[in-house]
Amino acid sequence: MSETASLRDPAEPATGRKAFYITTPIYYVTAPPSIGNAYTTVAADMIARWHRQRQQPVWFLTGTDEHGQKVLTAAADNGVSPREWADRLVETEWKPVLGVIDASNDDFIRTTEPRHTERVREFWQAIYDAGDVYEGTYEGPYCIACEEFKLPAELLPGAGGVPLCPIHERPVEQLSEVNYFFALSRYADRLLELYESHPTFVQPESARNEVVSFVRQGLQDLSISRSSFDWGIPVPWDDKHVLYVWIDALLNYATAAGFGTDPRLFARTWPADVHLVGKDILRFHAVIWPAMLMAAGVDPPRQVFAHGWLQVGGQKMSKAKATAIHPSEIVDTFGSDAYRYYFLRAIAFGSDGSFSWEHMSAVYTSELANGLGNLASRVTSMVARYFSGSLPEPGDVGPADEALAGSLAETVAAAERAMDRLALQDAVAAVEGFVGAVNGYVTEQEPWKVAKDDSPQGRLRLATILYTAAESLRAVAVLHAAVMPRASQALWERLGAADQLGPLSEQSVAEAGTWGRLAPGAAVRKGDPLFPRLEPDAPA
Ligand code: ME8
Repeated sequence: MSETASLRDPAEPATGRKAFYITTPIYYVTAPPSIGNAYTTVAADMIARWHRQRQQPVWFLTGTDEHGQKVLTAAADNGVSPREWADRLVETEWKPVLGVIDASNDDFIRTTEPRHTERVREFWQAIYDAGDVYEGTYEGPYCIACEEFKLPAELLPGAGGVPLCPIHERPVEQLSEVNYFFALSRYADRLLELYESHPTFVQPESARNEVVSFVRQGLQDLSISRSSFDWGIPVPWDDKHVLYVWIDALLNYATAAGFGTDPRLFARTWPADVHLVGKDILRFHAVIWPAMLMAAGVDPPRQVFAHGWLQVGGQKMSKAKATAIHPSEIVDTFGSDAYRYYFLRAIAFGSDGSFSWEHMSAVYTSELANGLGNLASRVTSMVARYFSGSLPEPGDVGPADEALAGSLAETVAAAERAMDRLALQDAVAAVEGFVGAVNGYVTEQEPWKVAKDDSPQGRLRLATILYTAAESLRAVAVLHAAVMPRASQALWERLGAADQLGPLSEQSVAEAGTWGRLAPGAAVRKGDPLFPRLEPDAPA
């Protein structure tokens, strides 16, 4: 049993190695997934896979957010109950999309599951009992699309004086309800201490600065219940109210990790190492969530990382503006590996970035079809042709061969450093730079010309070049496995590495940089192109 699979085994001690625990937001089941939601999941998946490739135990969670007014409205618009609507979308859309993008999540939580709802009620009852909840009246603006109480000062002016939500640019509702409030304002100082003592708690720096200055202005208490509809978890001490959807949803990160149900799993996972979120939901995660945990005496997560917005046509993609693209639309043309590669490579993680079909096609063609794909095909076919598919023993190495081995060691170090600060694009770029160096090496060494020299020296030089290139590709398969699991697996098999070194998943990142792991004699074969050239009528 793998170390991760054993995390749920009751026979396992709670004292084993703590897993690297990473989460995505749980997505609203209002509509099918978009490439915006999939962006966070792909990024989290790369990080999860990278840590597994470091041979660390990993726990990777995603799921769906199913309560609240927004889901209730979507269900009503479709003429079904919210429960039916959530079931339908989860089964036909939200779970299947994980297969489409090759997400390797260990768990999927739905906020309507009893393992969640029961723990949420206990959690809030305890905070209520401790005196951090009181009854009051909420009067003010509310954005249903954000499911967020807004401050009048942050709204945009709309036509006819109707204030608009600054994120959705849609009219806000004016609420006036008797609600329960969580005394969030009491936690401002402790939150500021947390940001001070754990400078990487909120990342990147721009997100951290925003959160710190927001909390420094002082916090208002938070309305935590709604009484004008009933699609939610009933407030444990007053069933005329349901809990506000966000304070139910945030708890998924703990309830799914065994909080209150599976102490072993919780001990092995909590605190979460990274909550990945879009910057639209940063404050919920970096302010409200740690304050909730402080109130309950539970450790806060280690980091909240807010990435930027994916834009289409220069604007944040939005379902309302019909600019939302389903991941399958892109995967059907380019495949899941190229999909993942593009979003991780082309957008600086933490900044806004644009998707366009033209750019996607250009990156695919230059870096995957003509880059890695062509290199793999050249090297494997030359080993097949000149050495009958058996990796030759290299002769004496020269400066060009040594330079490549040195560059590999630097690539691994650079990728590791980039991953530690979640600069995902830098990690991918480091590996892509190495692929470029290997391609350049093969082009300069011209093995097809050396092959014409039948002398023993000529054969030995050809063997050295092809060994060097194949050994470089062995490392690329390991280093790209977190980004392009399918192509990496195919490459691993074609190099004969699986027979010699065991499964790709068991290769550690650190060892990937050690030169000479692939032994002469490996059975190399050329397969189908890793990245077929695009059909002329592909979207461009
Ligand atoms: O906010 N660019 O769910 P949600 C980048 N249920 N990321 C995007 C994006 C875009 N254009 N569009 C969506 C919710 N995302 C809550 C979360 S967590 C306890 C509850 C991603 O369905 C990004 O991660 O509106 C964003 O934060 C999330 O989807 C919002 O998903």
